[in-house]
Amino acid sequence: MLTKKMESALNNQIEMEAYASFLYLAMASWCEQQGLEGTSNFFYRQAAEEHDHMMRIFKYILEMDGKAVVPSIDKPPHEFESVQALFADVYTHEQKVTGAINQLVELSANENDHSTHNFLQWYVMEQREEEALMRTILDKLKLIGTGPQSLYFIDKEITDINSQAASQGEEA
Ligand code: OFO
Repeated sequence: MLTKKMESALNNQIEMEAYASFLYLAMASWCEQQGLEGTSNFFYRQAAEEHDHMMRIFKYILEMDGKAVVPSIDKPPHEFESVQALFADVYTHEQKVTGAINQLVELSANENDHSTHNFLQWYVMEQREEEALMRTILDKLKLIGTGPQSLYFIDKEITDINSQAASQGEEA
């Protein structure tokens, strides 16, 4: 059984995960228009992952006899200055999500809700991995720079990172 406070906070997180899914879908669309096929595939996969994160919370609330609410979602941006700016936005967004997860963990401890506290540990780990992944990508983008063929190399690099992440996902 969830307290009303916990139920409402988890529903807010559903909205945040759904927004992340739409944001990454918008990024996939932009990348595909720029001819960055590997990078767009990376974002299609990220969008699907965020949808899964949303659904895990949705199902959990129902399992705990609570009410899971389907959120309305703000329209994400569809224009990005550059692929570098786009990944900087992703990193900032993931840090924001990590902050929200930490607050949920804190709330579950304050509410003495061990089940939700335990459920949220998966998200703590996931955020740590996602932040590390985005930092790795940002470091690679810095190394590649902005020379004439940089977009080609960036797309190639992200294609490799995406297949690694996809195979790790299959193993998990
Ligand atoms: Fe939902 O994992 Fe990031 O945002």
